[in-house]
Amino acid sequence: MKPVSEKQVSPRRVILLVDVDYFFAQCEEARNPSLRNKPVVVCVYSGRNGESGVVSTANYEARKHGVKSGISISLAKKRLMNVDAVFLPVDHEYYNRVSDEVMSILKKHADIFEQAGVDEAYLDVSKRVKGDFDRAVELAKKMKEEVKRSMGLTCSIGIGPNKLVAKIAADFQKPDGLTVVKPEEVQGFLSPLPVNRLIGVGVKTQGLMESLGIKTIGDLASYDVRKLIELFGEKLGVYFHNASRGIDNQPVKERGEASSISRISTLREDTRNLEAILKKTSELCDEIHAELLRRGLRAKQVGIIVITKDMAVHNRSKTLEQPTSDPEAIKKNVRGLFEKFLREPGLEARRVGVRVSGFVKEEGQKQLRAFIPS
Ligand code: TTP
Ligand code: MG
Repeated sequence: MKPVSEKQVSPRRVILLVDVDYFFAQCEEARNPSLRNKPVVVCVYSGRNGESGVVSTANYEARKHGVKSGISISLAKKRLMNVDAVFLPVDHEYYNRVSDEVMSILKKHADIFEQAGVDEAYLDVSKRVKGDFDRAVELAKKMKEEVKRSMGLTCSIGIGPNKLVAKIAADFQKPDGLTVVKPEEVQGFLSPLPVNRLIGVGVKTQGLMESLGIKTIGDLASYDVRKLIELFGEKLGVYFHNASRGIDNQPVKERGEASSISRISTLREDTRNLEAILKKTSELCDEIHAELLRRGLRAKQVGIIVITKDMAVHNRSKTLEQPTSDPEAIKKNVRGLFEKFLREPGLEARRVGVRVSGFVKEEGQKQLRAFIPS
């Protein structure tokens, strides 16, 4: 008999959900620290007059006054009437760039990575922590520190044996939370929570469940599954039954190929010294090279990203004659772009990054791979 290889023994699942706290408002605080400690309200103005529109999100200072996503701007203004509050319009371009950076930090720590929204992602870390929840806690702390250090943002992380539990755990303690729910703790954790914590239980369903005496997830777990099917249909009834017991087998799934790969890092000090910058970007180029190899891609465009002290983001890029995955070719182009960039006076880099895009498949490698048993 063949010996059982390590590969065949899969560790128990350990899933993380990372969600950035009050994301749009925290992005605003990150680029303008004088906003911290004040209520900050990020608004989608409808343009008709200064007051019409809705609140996109608000920081926790504003939430103390009852201001939250979805309420009207005029109501938010009323609630913050006697307070020194700041109202800002949404700046999606900026939030998307911050999101890309946060995601690239998180991704490094996952076996399987799934971005689930602009500020949240699921990470399957089962293999790297060998199914050990204590190790996962250490990993989560490290990730929180890294996001804080390089982006100035706090996030909340939930750890559980599946996506459903991880998601509820992440919401359990916010902001800057870390909640771990081990497999044996799942039922005890879920039972006292209100049913609307489960995805799919909206206001209407919650009302209906309440009329049946189901208030908590625990109530739902002990409710007869046949009755749930009668009331909600086969699919939803079974889902509610399983979800209330913390059962969820959905895999963490990588989303389709990203259209670019980027790596960004903070310099030791703000600088315009070319060699100091290239020393840092050289490491980033090596990481990008590894990622290109992993995905079997070559890139046609090479770009640099420079974030200056005021958090302004500068991008420069170049199209190559031949697509490449060669680290030396990437480094050479990065050097050229920085030489040119630094001719512009006055700009001091705080963070620097490298981005490659315009991918083509590495055909040779793909064919070769087909012969290597996986
Ligand atoms: P969420 O993660 O739901 O909310 P949040 O990050 O603002 O707050 P927290 O996680 O601390 O509870 O949403 C992420 C971003 O999506 C949010 O910052 C703004 C945007 N958003 C809206 O524009 N409208 C909405 O109704 C919601 C819920 C979010
Ligand atoms: Mg969030």
